[in-house]
Amino acid sequence: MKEQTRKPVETLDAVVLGAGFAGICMLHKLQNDLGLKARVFDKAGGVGGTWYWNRYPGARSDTESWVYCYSFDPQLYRDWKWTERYPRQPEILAYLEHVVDRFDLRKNIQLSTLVTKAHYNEATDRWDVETDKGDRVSAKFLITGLGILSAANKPSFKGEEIFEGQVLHTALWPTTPVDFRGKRVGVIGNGSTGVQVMSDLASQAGHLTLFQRSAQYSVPARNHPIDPAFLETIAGDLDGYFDRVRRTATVFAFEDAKNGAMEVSAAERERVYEQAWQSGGGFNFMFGTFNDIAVNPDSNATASDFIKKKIAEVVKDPKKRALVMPTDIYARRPLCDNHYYEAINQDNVDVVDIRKHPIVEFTQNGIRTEEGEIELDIVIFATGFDAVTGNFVRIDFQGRNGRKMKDHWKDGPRAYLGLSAAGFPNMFSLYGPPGPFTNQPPAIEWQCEWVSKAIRDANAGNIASIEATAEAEQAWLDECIRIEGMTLFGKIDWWVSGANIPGKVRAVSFYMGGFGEYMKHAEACRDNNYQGYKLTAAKAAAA
Ligand code: FAD
Ligand code: NA7
Repeated sequence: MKEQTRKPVETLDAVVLGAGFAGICMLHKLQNDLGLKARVFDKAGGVGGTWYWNRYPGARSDTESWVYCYSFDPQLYRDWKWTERYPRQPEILAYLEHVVDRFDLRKNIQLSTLVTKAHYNEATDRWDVETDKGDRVSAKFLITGLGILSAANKPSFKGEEIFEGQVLHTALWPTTPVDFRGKRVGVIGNGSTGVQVMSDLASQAGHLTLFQRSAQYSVPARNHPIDPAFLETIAGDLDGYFDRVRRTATVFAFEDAKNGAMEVSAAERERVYEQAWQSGGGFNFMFGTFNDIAVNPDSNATASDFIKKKIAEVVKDPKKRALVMPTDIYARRPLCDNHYYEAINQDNVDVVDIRKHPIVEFTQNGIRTEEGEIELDIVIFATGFDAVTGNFVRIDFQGRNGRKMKDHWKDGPRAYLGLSAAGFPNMFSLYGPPGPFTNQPPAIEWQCEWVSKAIRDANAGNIASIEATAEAEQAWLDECIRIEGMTLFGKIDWWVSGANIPGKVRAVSFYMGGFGEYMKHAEACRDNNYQGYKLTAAKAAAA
């Protein structure tokens, strides 16, 4: 950047990176609760984070709307009427826009601005932050809300530049509508996103081809409209309801299962699985039926056998059935869908096995796999994200002694409580790694409250810097590794371990001990004068 485009340094109390669920909530706390001077920067052209970027057909939350939201204001909860069990992207985006306007936050959100650099200045105990628009800010606190599923993963294929059709990525979707009617559409990837795209486009596209590498386990979502009276009941006891939700392992709207799958008879297992299949929801199926599906291989096999049996009942064509039948264990983020397997059944839908017959190249007219060429008008990459650390390593973060975050995290992310990396004082990462693995908004909101209290305490106590110790950081990482080792999640190659990105280091990125336990750790830290952090008092002003 040319020197003359740099703006004069502005002094703020806090800078927040990202205007999604995390950044918006944090700004509300800083601006309206603490009365501090704060600014949010986001590279996006609008607020909303995930829900600004992911506008693809079928995009929606697979968490129930009544817990996929904030709980800090009962009147907000009463006034916003979710219409469906699983809200669509436009509805979530509208909700976040509403929150921003309702709490007068827009004046402190700067959009279309990429944060490029954030260096801790040891002389001032402040962060020096720079953007691609020439902004220069000095702020005591730096808070990230960068999202763990935000940096799009777009693999490149030979010949893409000669393809004459349209290429789209689900996480970089255009703001103008795309017309799929009568078109030959190819979808690469069948994670949570690809499954949503396929389910939605099967009734729009002329012909739809799924380029599938690994078959998935998906259970029905059973979406339905919501009775406003139901939301009113929750609003009547909002704190109590959300406290109960947060004390569950995954912060969803169901209770944690109490029994292991092998503790009951085969008939009882069948009954429990069938009930969950009928009531819908992916997390519900994995965590609300039995408490050891993600832990015990035998229990896991009973759940996967049940889902496979259901897939076989729905998918009629034997060739397609074999292609979409999962072969590995049931240990990815659990999916749910709106008639995905019914969509696969349709005559205008094909599945291509690109594990067996990989994509060789794009051609002028489509995609050539080892089996031959498939002509396409539109190709959609539903290939996910450089998850968890993707946005962190794209920013030049520098802590004490010139330590780069990229180097600090070269063997995987490390940060006490997922909030604070050692050597990066006065920096907090909302839903940062290694942190909780949950339905996110209520967890994010709880962390915002925790961070806001830490900032209030630091300011009230004349503390210049609050910094996680290397010992606390290591002990936390050890605990995350210990717990993940007891689960089956580390046994699968997927974004949680970094295995979806070629060359990325495999790491433990989450605390899989459940949010209830997570809160106990974070509360104990705070109640013991921020045990695990080093607090440094501000130097006395010169006489
Ligand atoms: P994000 O919403 O990801 O926001 C991060 C922001 O940081 C982005 O706007 C980005 O532009 C900005 N940013 C990044 N780098 C920079 C930079 N250098 N400078 C400036 N700005 C920057 N979670 C659930 O719990 N339940 C669900 O059902 C669910 N469904 C999902 C469906 C999809 C399609 C996707 C992609 C994710 C889903 N998630 C779901 C996860 C979702 O990301 C979170 O629920 C939540 O929206 C995260 O909010 P956030 O504020 O932490 O991050
Ligand atoms: P996911 O779950 O990472 O899924 C990505 C999909 O793309 C998955 O099917 C991958 O196959 C496939 N993929 C990735 N790279 C390639 C290449 N190079 N070639 C072919 N296929 C590829 O991302 P989603 O967006 O669906 O979901 C991520 C989270 O966001 C989800 O949990 C929700 O919370 C929202 P693979 O399975 O690796 O064989």
